[in-house]
Amino acid sequence: RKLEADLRRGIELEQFELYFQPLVSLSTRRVVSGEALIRWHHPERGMISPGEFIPLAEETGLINALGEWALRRALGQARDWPSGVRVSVNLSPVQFREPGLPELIKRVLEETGFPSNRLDLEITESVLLQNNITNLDALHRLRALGLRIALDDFGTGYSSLSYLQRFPFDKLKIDQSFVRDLESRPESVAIIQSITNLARNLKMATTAEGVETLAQVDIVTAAGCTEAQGYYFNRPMPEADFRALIGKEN
Ligand code: G
Ligand code: G
Ligand code: MN
Ligand code: NA
Repeated sequence: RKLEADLRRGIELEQFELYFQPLVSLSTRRVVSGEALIRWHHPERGMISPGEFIPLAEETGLINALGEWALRRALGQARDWPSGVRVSVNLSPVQFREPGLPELIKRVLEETGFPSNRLDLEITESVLLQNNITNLDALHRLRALGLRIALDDFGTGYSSLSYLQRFPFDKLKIDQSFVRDLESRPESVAIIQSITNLARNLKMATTAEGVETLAQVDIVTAAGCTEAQGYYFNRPMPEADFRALIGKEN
C-alpha cells in the first residue's frame, strides 16, 4: 500500500508538524494547556489530517515511532512556554500494548528536561476496554512519573463509569458530541451537568470539547466545567502562533 510506504518514509524524513489547540480555563479565561495535534506534510498530497493516517499508523504499528516523535517534539517545544501553561499529548491504545511505554515516557521526559508535572497524557476508554491488568499497571506507572492522565472523548465508549472505579483519572474530556447540540437538546445539558458533578465528586477536572459558540461557553461554564476547548476560542494552530498567543497572556 502506497500510503503505508509513504508513512514509513514520512516518519524517517520527519514530514510531521505539531499544531496546538488551547485549553482555556473557564474561571480565568486564560490558556492553561496546549493539546498537541499532529499534521503530516505529505510531499504530493499536501497537509493530511490525523483522521486519515492515525488509523493506518495504528494498524501497521508505525504509531509507536510516530507517537514517540510527537511526544519528544511536544515536550521540546513546550519546555520554552511560560510555566503556567501545560501540554497535552494524545496516546494511542496501540502504544499501551508496548510493555516499555512507561519507561519510554520517562526517558523522553529526562532527555527533554521537561517537568513531568506540566504534562497531561490523553487516553481513550479503549485502553481500559478489556479490563486489562497490564494497561492498568501501565497507567499507575505513568502516574508515578508525576504527570496527569486525562480520559479523552469521555461518554462515547461503553460502561464508562466502571473505568472511573478502576483508575483515578485527573481529568475527563467531555466528548464534543455532547457539546454540539447543547442549545437544542436539554438532555445534553443534563448529561454535561451530571458528568461535571460526577467529576467534581471524584476530584477530577473537566474539559468541554468542541465548544463553538458563546451560548455553549455559557452553558458549560454554568454546568461547572473547569476548562473548554474549541473553535469558539481557537482552532489548532502552528506552535509559533500558540507561543505568541500565550506570550501575550503571560
Ligand atoms: O487535529 P484533528 O482534529 O484532525 O485530530 C483528529 C484525531 O487525531 C483526534 O482524535 C486526535 O486525538 C488524534 N490525534 C492527533 N494527534 C495525535 C497524536 O499525536 N497521537 C495520537 N494517538 N492521536 C492523535
Ligand atoms: O479526539 P480528540 O479530542 O483528541 O480530537 C480533537 C479533534 O477535535 C481535533 O480533530 C480537533 O481539530 C477537533 N476540534 C477541536 N475543536 C473543535 C470544535 O470546536 N469543533 C469541531 N467540529 N471540531 C473541533
Ligand atoms: Mn485529545
Ligand atoms: Na476528544
